[in-house]
Amino acid sequence: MTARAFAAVDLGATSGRVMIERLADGRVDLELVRRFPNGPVERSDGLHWHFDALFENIVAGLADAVRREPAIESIGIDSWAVDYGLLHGGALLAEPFHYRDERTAPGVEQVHGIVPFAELYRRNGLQFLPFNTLYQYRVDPRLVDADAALLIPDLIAYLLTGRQVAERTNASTTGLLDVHTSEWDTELVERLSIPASVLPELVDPGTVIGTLRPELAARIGADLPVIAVGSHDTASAVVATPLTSANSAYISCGTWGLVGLELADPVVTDAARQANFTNELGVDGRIRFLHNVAGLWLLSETVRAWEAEDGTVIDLPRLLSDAAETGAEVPLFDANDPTLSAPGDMPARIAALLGDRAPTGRPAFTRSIVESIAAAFADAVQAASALSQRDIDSIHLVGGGSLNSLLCQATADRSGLPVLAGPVEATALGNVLVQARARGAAPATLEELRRLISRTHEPVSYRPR
Ligand code: LRH
Repeated sequence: MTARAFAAVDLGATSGRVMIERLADGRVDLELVRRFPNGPVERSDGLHWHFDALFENIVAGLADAVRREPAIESIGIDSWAVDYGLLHGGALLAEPFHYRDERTAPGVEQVHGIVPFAELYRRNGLQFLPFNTLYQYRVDPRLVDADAALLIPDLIAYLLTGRQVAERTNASTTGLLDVHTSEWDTELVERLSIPASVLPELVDPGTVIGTLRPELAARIGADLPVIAVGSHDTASAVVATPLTSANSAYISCGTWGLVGLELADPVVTDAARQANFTNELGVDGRIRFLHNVAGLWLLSETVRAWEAEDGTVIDLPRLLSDAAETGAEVPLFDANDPTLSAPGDMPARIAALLGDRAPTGRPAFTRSIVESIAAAFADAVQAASALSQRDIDSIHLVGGGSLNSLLCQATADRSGLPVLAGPVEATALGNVLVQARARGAAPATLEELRRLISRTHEPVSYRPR
Protein backbone atom coordinates (compact mmCIF):
# COMPACT_ATOMS: atom_id res chain seq x y z
CA MET A 1 0.00 0.00 0.00
CA THR A 2 1.40 3.41 -0.86
CA ALA A 3 1.99 5.66 2.12
CA ARG A 4 -0.01 8.83 2.67
CA ALA A 5 2.28 11.65 3.83
CA PHE A 6 1.65 14.81 5.87
CA ALA A 7 3.81 17.60 7.28
CA ALA A 8 3.66 18.66 10.91
CA VAL A 9 4.98 21.97 12.17
CA ASP A 10 5.35 21.51 15.91
CA LEU A 11 6.62 24.47 17.94
CA GLY A 12 7.68 24.02 21.54
CA ALA A 13 9.00 26.62 23.95
CA THR A 14 12.60 25.43 23.54
CA SER A 15 12.65 24.10 19.97
CA GLY A 16 10.57 23.79 16.85
CA ARG A 17 10.35 20.92 14.40
CA VAL A 18 9.12 20.22 10.93
CA MET A 19 8.36 16.53 10.48
CA ILE A 20 7.05 14.25 7.78
CA GLU A 21 4.72 11.50 8.90
CA ARG A 22 3.68 8.61 6.73
CA LEU A 23 0.68 6.38 7.22
CA ALA A 24 0.67 2.95 5.62
CA ASP A 25 -0.48 -0.55 6.54
CA GLY A 26 -1.95 0.59 9.87
CA ARG A 27 1.32 2.23 10.94
CA VAL A 28 2.33 5.82 11.40
CA ASP A 29 6.03 6.66 11.03
CA LEU A 30 7.90 9.88 11.60
CA GLU A 31 10.82 11.54 9.92
CA LEU A 32 12.41 14.64 11.42
CA VAL A 33 13.18 17.14 8.67
CA ARG A 34 14.34 20.19 10.57
CA ARG A 35 14.78 21.11 14.21
CA PHE A 36 15.53 24.68 15.23
CA PRO A 37 16.06 26.40 18.57
CA ASN A 38 13.38 28.54 20.17
CA GLY A 39 13.16 30.45 23.43
CA PRO A 40 12.65 33.81 25.06
CA VAL A 41 14.61 36.77 23.69
CA GLU A 42 15.12 39.85 25.82
CA ARG A 43 14.18 43.11 24.07
CA SER A 44 14.06 46.64 25.49
CA ASP A 45 10.38 46.22 26.40
CA GLY A 46 10.52 42.67 27.77
CA LEU A 47 10.61 39.01 26.75
CA HIS A 48 9.53 38.11 23.23
CA TRP A 49 9.64 35.23 20.76
CA HIS A 50 11.97 35.66 17.80
CA PHE A 51 9.03 35.28 15.47
CA ASP A 52 10.71 36.17 12.15
CA ALA A 53 13.35 33.50 12.73
CA LEU A 54 10.66 30.97 13.64
CA PHE A 55 8.70 31.69 10.50
CA GLU A 56 11.79 31.48 8.29
CA ASN A 57 12.68 28.11 9.80
CA ILE A 58 9.14 26.86 9.22
CA VAL A 59 9.13 27.82 5.55
CA ALA A 60 12.64 26.42 5.00
CA GLY A 61 11.65 23.23 6.85
CA LEU A 62 8.52 22.80 4.74
CA ALA A 63 10.57 23.26 1.56
CA ASP A 64 13.00 20.55 2.78
CA ALA A 65 10.05 18.30 3.62
CA VAL A 66 8.52 18.63 0.14
CA ARG A 67 11.91 17.95 -1.47
CA ARG A 68 12.20 14.74 0.57
CA GLU A 69 8.59 13.68 0.19
CA PRO A 70 6.78 15.13 -2.82
CA ALA A 71 3.64 13.16 -1.87
CA ILE A 72 2.94 15.37 1.19
CA GLU A 73 -0.78 16.19 1.12
CA SER A 74 -1.17 18.93 3.71
CA ILE A 75 0.37 20.92 6.55
CA GLY A 76 -0.75 21.22 10.18
CA ILE A 77 0.61 23.64 12.79
CA ASP A 78 0.65 23.40 16.58
CA SER A 79 2.45 25.37 19.27
CA TRP A 80 2.40 26.41 22.91
CA ALA A 81 -0.78 28.20 23.95
CA VAL A 82 -1.86 31.70 25.00
CA ASP A 83 0.56 33.93 23.00
CA TYR A 84 -0.53 35.94 19.99
CA GLY A 85 0.39 38.44 17.32
CA LEU A 86 -1.60 41.56 16.48
CA LEU A 87 -2.29 42.45 12.87
CA HIS A 88 -3.20 45.71 11.24
CA GLY A 89 -4.02 45.67 7.54
CA GLY A 90 -2.51 42.20 7.36
CA ALA A 91 0.88 43.23 8.82
CA LEU A 92 2.22 42.18 12.22
CA LEU A 93 2.18 45.20 14.56
CA ALA A 94 4.95 43.93 16.85
CA GLU A 95 6.95 40.85 17.74
CA PRO A 96 4.78 38.58 19.92
CA PHE A 97 5.49 38.66 23.65
CA HIS A 98 6.63 35.55 25.50
CA TYR A 99 4.18 34.35 28.15
CA ARG A 100 6.97 34.41 30.75
CA ASP A 101 7.24 38.18 30.43
CA GLU A 102 6.17 39.65 33.75
CA ARG A 103 4.19 42.62 32.42
CA THR A 104 0.78 40.98 32.95
CA ALA A 105 0.36 41.44 36.75
CA PRO A 106 -1.75 44.64 36.41
CA GLY A 107 -3.85 42.84 33.77
CA VAL A 108 -4.70 40.14 36.30
CA GLU A 109 -5.77 42.71 38.86
CA GLN A 110 -7.87 44.63 36.36
CA VAL A 111 -9.62 41.55 34.99
CA HIS A 112 -10.42 40.17 38.45
CA GLY A 113 -11.59 43.63 39.51
CA ILE A 114 -14.19 43.55 36.73
CA VAL A 115 -15.03 39.84 36.78
CA PRO A 116 -14.17 38.10 40.06
CA PHE A 117 -12.16 34.93 39.50
CA ALA A 118 -14.95 32.66 40.77
CA GLU A 119 -17.28 34.01 38.07
CA LEU A 120 -14.55 33.91 35.44
CA TYR A 121 -13.96 30.24 36.23
CA ARG A 122 -17.64 29.40 35.91
CA ARG A 123 -17.63 31.05 32.47
CA ASN A 124 -14.30 29.91 30.96
CA GLY A 125 -13.32 26.94 33.17
CA LEU A 126 -9.64 27.91 33.06
CA GLN A 127 -7.10 27.48 35.83
CA PHE A 128 -5.43 30.70 36.90
CA LEU A 129 -2.17 31.27 35.05
CA PRO A 130 -0.97 34.88 35.12
CA PHE A 131 -0.26 34.78 31.39
CA ASN A 132 -3.65 33.58 30.12
CA THR A 133 -4.36 35.62 26.99
CA LEU A 134 -7.14 37.73 28.48
CA TYR A 135 -4.71 39.18 31.04
CA GLN A 136 -2.18 39.87 28.28
CA TYR A 137 -4.82 41.65 26.16
CA ARG A 138 -5.72 43.94 29.08
CA VAL A 139 -2.17 45.33 29.29
CA ASP A 140 -1.46 45.43 25.54
CA PRO A 141 -1.62 49.07 24.42
CA ARG A 142 -1.51 48.00 20.76
CA LEU A 143 -4.75 46.03 20.89
CA VAL A 144 -6.77 49.15 19.98
CA ASP A 145 -4.75 49.56 16.77
CA ALA A 146 -5.24 45.94 15.71
CA ASP A 147 -7.85 44.54 13.39
CA ALA A 148 -7.03 40.95 14.35
CA ALA A 149 -5.38 39.08 17.23
CA LEU A 150 -4.16 35.63 16.22
CA LEU A 151 -2.68 32.95 18.47
CA ILE A 152 0.72 31.71 17.28
CA PRO A 153 -0.40 28.71 15.14
CA ASP A 154 -3.25 30.77 13.67
CA LEU A 155 -0.79 33.58 12.93
CA ILE A 156 1.48 31.18 11.07
CA ALA A 157 -1.48 29.70 9.20
CA TYR A 158 -2.53 33.23 8.23
CA LEU A 159 0.95 34.13 6.97
CA LEU A 160 0.99 30.88 4.98
CA THR A 161 -2.51 31.08 3.53
CA GLY A 162 -3.95 34.59 3.96
CA ARG A 163 -6.96 33.36 6.00
CA GLN A 164 -7.56 34.48 9.59
CA VAL A 165 -9.17 31.95 11.92
CA ALA A 166 -9.08 30.92 15.57
CA GLU A 167 -8.67 27.18 15.99
CA ARG A 168 -10.87 26.13 18.91
CA THR A 169 -8.57 24.03 21.14
CA ASN A 170 -6.06 26.85 21.39
CA ALA A 171 -8.76 29.54 21.55
CA SER A 172 -9.90 27.79 24.73
CA THR A 173 -6.65 28.93 26.42
CA THR A 174 -7.42 32.62 25.88
CA GLY A 175 -9.97 32.70 28.68
CA LEU A 176 -12.51 34.25 26.32
CA LEU A 177 -14.24 31.06 25.20
CA ASP A 178 -17.42 29.96 26.94
CA VAL A 179 -16.59 26.60 28.53
CA HIS A 180 -20.13 25.32 27.93
CA THR A 181 -20.74 26.42 24.34
CA SER A 182 -17.15 26.64 22.96
CA GLU A 183 -18.06 29.99 21.37
CA TRP A 184 -16.53 33.41 22.13
CA ASP A 185 -18.07 34.71 25.34
CA THR A 186 -19.09 38.05 23.83
CA GLU A 187 -20.51 39.39 27.07
CA LEU A 188 -17.22 38.73 28.87
CA VAL A 189 -15.26 40.25 25.99
CA GLU A 190 -17.36 43.38 26.21
CA ARG A 191 -17.10 43.69 30.00
CA LEU A 192 -13.30 43.48 29.71
CA SER A 193 -13.32 46.21 26.99
CA ILE A 194 -11.59 43.91 24.55
CA PRO A 195 -12.56 44.89 20.98
CA ALA A 196 -14.61 41.92 19.75
CA SER A 197 -13.55 42.78 16.20
CA VAL A 198 -10.03 41.38 16.84
CA LEU A 199 -11.39 37.89 17.56
CA PRO A 200 -11.49 35.79 14.41
CA GLU A 201 -13.97 33.19 13.29
CA LEU A 202 -13.63 29.94 15.29
CA VAL A 203 -12.87 26.71 13.43
CA ASP A 204 -12.62 23.10 14.57
CA PRO A 205 -9.65 20.79 14.07
CA GLY A 206 -9.96 19.15 10.65
CA THR A 207 -11.08 22.35 8.89
CA VAL A 208 -9.14 23.33 5.77
CA ILE A 209 -7.86 26.84 6.58
CA GLY A 210 -6.65 27.58 3.06
CA THR A 211 -3.91 26.86 0.54
CA LEU A 212 -0.41 28.29 0.50
CA ARG A 213 -0.10 31.82 -0.91
CA PRO A 214 1.37 31.57 -4.42
CA GLU A 215 4.77 33.04 -3.46
CA LEU A 216 5.13 30.58 -0.57
CA ALA A 217 3.86 27.66 -2.64
CA ALA A 218 6.65 28.50 -5.11
CA ARG A 219 9.27 28.58 -2.34
CA ILE A 220 8.02 25.42 -0.67
CA GLY A 221 7.60 23.62 -3.96
CA ALA A 222 3.94 22.56 -3.69
CA ASP A 223 0.50 24.07 -3.59
CA LEU A 224 -0.54 22.56 -0.25
CA PRO A 225 -3.57 23.07 1.98
CA VAL A 226 -3.07 24.05 5.62
CA ILE A 227 -5.45 22.06 7.80
CA ALA A 228 -6.41 23.13 11.33
CA VAL A 229 -5.27 20.49 13.83
CA GLY A 230 -5.41 20.54 17.62
CA SER A 231 -3.26 23.66 17.29
CA HIS A 232 -2.70 23.83 21.04
CA ASP A 233 0.26 21.46 21.37
CA THR A 234 -1.25 19.79 24.42
CA ALA A 235 -4.46 19.05 22.51
CA SER A 236 -2.47 17.35 19.76
CA ALA A 237 -0.41 15.43 22.34
CA VAL A 238 -3.57 14.08 23.99
CA VAL A 239 -4.90 12.87 20.61
CA ALA A 240 -1.80 10.65 20.27
CA THR A 241 -1.70 9.51 23.90
CA PRO A 242 -2.68 5.83 23.76
CA LEU A 243 -5.23 6.07 26.59
CA THR A 244 -6.88 2.70 26.93
CA SER A 245 -9.71 3.53 29.29
CA ALA A 246 -11.43 6.32 31.17
CA ASN A 247 -9.24 5.34 34.11
CA SER A 248 -5.98 6.33 32.44
CA ALA A 249 -4.48 9.69 33.31
CA TYR A 250 -1.98 11.48 31.11
CA ILE A 251 1.04 13.69 31.59
CA SER A 252 2.14 15.58 28.51
CA CYS A 253 5.66 16.43 29.60
CA GLY A 254 7.88 18.95 27.85
CA THR A 255 8.67 22.41 29.17
CA TRP A 256 5.46 21.99 31.16
CA GLY A 257 3.94 18.86 32.60
CA LEU A 258 0.23 18.91 31.78
CA VAL A 259 -1.38 16.42 34.14
CA GLY A 260 -4.96 15.28 33.87
CA LEU A 261 -7.79 13.37 32.30
CA GLU A 262 -9.88 13.46 29.18
CA LEU A 263 -13.53 14.09 30.05
CA ALA A 264 -16.78 14.45 28.13
CA ASP A 265 -17.96 17.44 30.18
CA PRO A 266 -16.24 20.26 32.05
CA VAL A 267 -15.87 20.25 35.83
CA VAL A 268 -16.23 23.83 37.10
CA THR A 269 -16.92 23.14 40.76
CA ASP A 270 -15.54 25.26 43.59
CA ALA A 271 -13.20 22.39 44.43
CA ALA A 272 -11.82 22.28 40.87
CA ARG A 273 -11.31 26.02 40.96
CA GLN A 274 -9.55 25.89 44.32
CA ALA A 275 -7.28 23.08 43.05
CA ASN A 276 -6.59 25.26 39.98
CA PHE A 277 -7.68 22.69 37.40
CA THR A 278 -8.38 23.79 33.87
CA ASN A 279 -11.02 22.67 31.36
CA GLU A 280 -9.31 23.22 28.03
CA LEU A 281 -10.95 22.08 24.85
CA GLY A 282 -9.66 18.96 23.16
CA VAL A 283 -10.11 17.59 19.67
CA ASP A 284 -13.66 16.33 18.97
CA GLY A 285 -15.07 18.47 21.77
CA ARG A 286 -13.42 16.46 24.53
CA ILE A 287 -12.40 18.30 27.68
CA ARG A 288 -8.78 18.32 28.83
CA PHE A 289 -9.26 18.50 32.56
CA LEU A 290 -5.73 19.16 33.76
CA HIS A 291 -3.31 21.11 35.88
CA ASN A 292 -0.05 22.74 34.76
CA VAL A 293 3.09 21.58 36.59
CA ALA A 294 6.41 23.28 35.86
CA GLY A 295 7.91 20.23 34.06
CA LEU A 296 11.31 20.04 32.35
CA TRP A 297 11.65 23.82 32.43
CA LEU A 298 13.15 23.52 35.92
CA LEU A 299 15.77 21.06 34.73
CA SER A 300 16.63 22.74 31.42
CA GLU A 301 16.98 26.17 33.03
CA THR A 302 19.20 24.70 35.77
CA VAL A 303 21.42 22.99 33.21
CA ARG A 304 21.55 26.20 31.16
CA ALA A 305 22.80 28.14 34.22
CA TRP A 306 25.44 25.50 35.03
CA GLU A 307 26.62 25.50 31.42
CA ALA A 308 26.99 29.28 31.50
CA GLU A 309 28.94 28.98 34.75
CA ASP A 310 31.27 26.27 33.38
CA GLY A 311 31.51 27.51 29.81
CA THR A 312 30.93 23.91 28.60
CA VAL A 313 28.05 21.75 27.51
CA ILE A 314 26.68 19.40 30.17
CA ASP A 315 26.16 15.72 29.33
CA LEU A 316 22.51 15.42 30.44
CA PRO A 317 22.18 11.59 30.30
CA ARG A 318 25.30 11.36 32.46
CA LEU A 319 23.99 13.95 34.93
CA LEU A 320 20.70 12.03 35.19
CA SER A 321 22.42 8.71 35.74
CA ASP A 322 24.60 10.29 38.48
CA ALA A 323 21.39 11.73 39.94
CA ALA A 324 19.83 8.25 39.93
CA GLU A 325 22.77 6.95 42.00
CA THR A 326 22.22 9.50 44.77
CA GLY A 327 18.94 7.95 45.98
CA ALA A 328 15.46 9.42 46.31
CA GLU A 329 15.93 10.79 49.84
CA VAL A 330 16.42 14.36 48.70
CA PRO A 331 14.62 17.50 49.91
CA LEU A 332 11.58 18.53 47.87
CA PHE A 333 10.37 21.98 46.87
CA ASP A 334 7.12 23.18 45.28
CA ALA A 335 7.72 22.77 41.54
CA ASN A 336 4.94 25.30 40.89
CA ASP A 337 6.35 28.05 43.06
CA PRO A 338 5.79 31.31 41.12
CA THR A 339 9.40 32.42 41.73
CA LEU A 340 10.50 29.68 39.30
CA SER A 341 8.53 30.98 36.34
CA ALA A 342 10.87 33.61 34.84
CA PRO A 343 14.06 32.58 33.02
CA GLY A 344 17.51 33.00 34.59
CA ASP A 345 19.49 31.72 37.56
CA MET A 346 17.28 28.72 38.31
CA PRO A 347 19.74 26.93 40.67
CA ALA A 348 19.84 29.97 42.98
CA ARG A 349 16.06 30.32 42.97
CA ILE A 350 15.53 26.63 43.73
CA ALA A 351 18.21 26.80 46.44
CA ALA A 352 16.37 29.77 47.97
CA LEU A 353 13.23 27.61 48.25
CA LEU A 354 15.16 24.72 49.78
CA GLY A 355 17.10 26.90 52.26
CA ASP A 356 19.73 25.04 54.24
CA ARG A 357 18.33 21.71 53.00
CA ALA A 358 19.63 22.44 49.46
CA PRO A 359 21.94 19.64 48.26
CA THR A 360 25.42 20.89 47.42
CA GLY A 361 26.46 18.46 44.65
CA ARG A 362 24.91 18.73 41.19
CA PRO A 363 23.71 15.09 41.02
CA ALA A 364 21.77 15.40 44.28
CA PHE A 365 20.48 18.84 43.26
CA THR A 366 19.27 17.35 39.97
CA ARG A 367 17.62 14.51 41.88
CA SER A 368 15.83 17.06 44.04
CA ILE A 369 14.43 18.70 40.90
CA VAL A 370 13.29 15.42 39.33
CA GLU A 371 11.71 14.14 42.56
CA SER A 372 9.97 17.48 43.12
CA ILE A 373 8.48 17.39 39.62
CA ALA A 374 7.41 13.76 40.12
CA ALA A 375 5.83 14.63 43.49
CA ALA A 376 3.85 17.45 41.84
CA PHE A 377 2.80 15.05 39.05
CA ALA A 378 1.59 12.48 41.59
CA ASP A 379 -0.35 15.12 43.55
CA ALA A 380 -2.00 16.39 40.36
CA VAL A 381 -3.04 12.86 39.30
CA GLN A 382 -4.58 12.31 42.70
CA ALA A 383 -6.39 15.66 42.56
CA ALA A 384 -7.71 14.93 39.05
CA SER A 385 -9.06 11.64 40.31
CA ALA A 386 -10.77 13.17 43.34
CA LEU A 387 -12.21 16.16 41.46
CA SER A 388 -13.64 14.06 38.63
CA GLN A 389 -14.60 11.13 40.88
CA ARG A 390 -12.73 8.66 38.73
CA ASP A 391 -10.41 5.92 39.85
CA ILE A 392 -7.08 6.07 38.05
CA ASP A 393 -5.25 2.85 37.24
CA SER A 394 -2.39 4.03 35.03
CA ILE A 395 -0.57 7.13 33.85
CA HIS A 396 0.51 7.71 30.25
CA LEU A 397 3.52 10.01 30.15
CA VAL A 398 4.18 11.40 26.64
CA GLY A 399 6.49 14.02 25.13
CA GLY A 400 10.16 14.75 25.78
CA GLY A 401 9.86 13.77 29.45
CA SER A 402 9.03 10.18 28.45
CA LEU A 403 12.74 9.71 27.63
CA ASN A 404 13.73 10.68 31.18
CA SER A 405 13.59 7.31 32.91
CA LEU A 406 14.45 8.77 36.29
CA LEU A 407 11.38 11.03 36.06
CA CYS A 408 9.13 8.22 34.80
CA GLN A 409 10.18 5.87 37.59
CA ALA A 410 9.91 8.59 40.24
CA THR A 411 6.39 9.39 38.99
CA ALA A 412 5.42 5.70 39.23
CA ASP A 413 6.93 5.44 42.73
CA ARG A 414 5.33 8.59 44.07
CA SER A 415 1.88 7.95 42.57
CA GLY A 416 1.86 4.21 43.25
CA LEU A 417 0.62 3.72 39.65
CA PRO A 418 2.20 2.17 36.57
CA VAL A 419 3.61 4.76 34.18
CA LEU A 420 3.45 3.96 30.46
CA ALA A 421 6.00 6.18 28.73
CA GLY A 422 5.79 7.37 25.14
CA PRO A 423 5.41 8.29 22.40
CA VAL A 424 8.03 11.00 22.71
CA GLU A 425 6.64 12.79 19.63
CA ALA A 426 3.00 12.61 20.70
CA THR A 427 2.36 16.21 19.70
CA ALA A 428 3.56 15.85 16.10
CA LEU A 429 1.73 12.51 15.82
CA GLY A 430 -1.54 14.01 17.05
CA ASN A 431 -1.09 16.91 14.64
CA VAL A 432 -0.73 14.58 11.68
CA LEU A 433 -3.47 12.15 12.68
CA VAL A 434 -6.04 14.93 12.62
CA GLN A 435 -4.89 16.00 9.15
CA ALA A 436 -4.88 12.41 7.94
CA ARG A 437 -8.39 11.87 9.27
CA ALA A 438 -9.62 15.02 7.55
CA ARG A 439 -8.20 13.66 4.29
CA GLY A 440 -9.77 10.24 4.76
CA ALA A 441 -6.41 8.55 5.45
CA ALA A 442 -7.01 7.65 9.12
CA PRO A 443 -9.95 6.28 11.12
CA ALA A 444 -12.75 8.44 12.46
CA THR A 445 -12.68 8.15 16.25
CA LEU A 446 -10.03 9.17 18.75
CA GLU A 447 -10.12 5.65 20.17
CA GLU A 448 -9.20 4.17 16.78
CA LEU A 449 -6.49 6.78 16.26
CA ARG A 450 -5.03 5.86 19.64
CA ARG A 451 -5.05 2.17 18.74
CA LEU A 452 -3.02 3.08 15.66
CA ILE A 453 -0.51 4.84 17.93
CA SER A 454 -0.22 1.93 20.37
CA ARG A 455 0.38 -0.50 17.50
CA THR A 456 3.28 1.62 16.21
CA HIS A 457 4.75 3.12 19.41
CA GLU A 458 4.78 0.56 22.17
CA PRO A 459 5.08 2.33 25.54
CA VAL A 460 7.88 1.64 28.03
CA SER A 461 6.39 0.49 31.28
CA TYR A 462 7.54 1.62 34.77
CA ARG A 463 6.05 -0.23 37.74
CA PRO A 464 5.83 1.52 41.13
CA ARG A 465 8.41 0.27 43.62
C1 LRH B 1 2.68 23.59 26.68
C2 LRH B 1 1.70 24.72 26.77
C3 LRH B 1 0.74 24.55 27.95
C4 LRH B 1 0.39 25.97 28.24
C5 LRH B 1 1.72 26.64 28.09
C6 LRH B 1 1.72 28.11 27.86
O1 LRH B 1 3.58 23.76 25.64
O2 LRH B 1 0.98 24.86 25.58
O3 LRH B 1 -0.37 23.71 27.65
O4 LRH B 1 -0.24 26.17 29.47
O5 LRH B 1 2.37 25.94 27.02
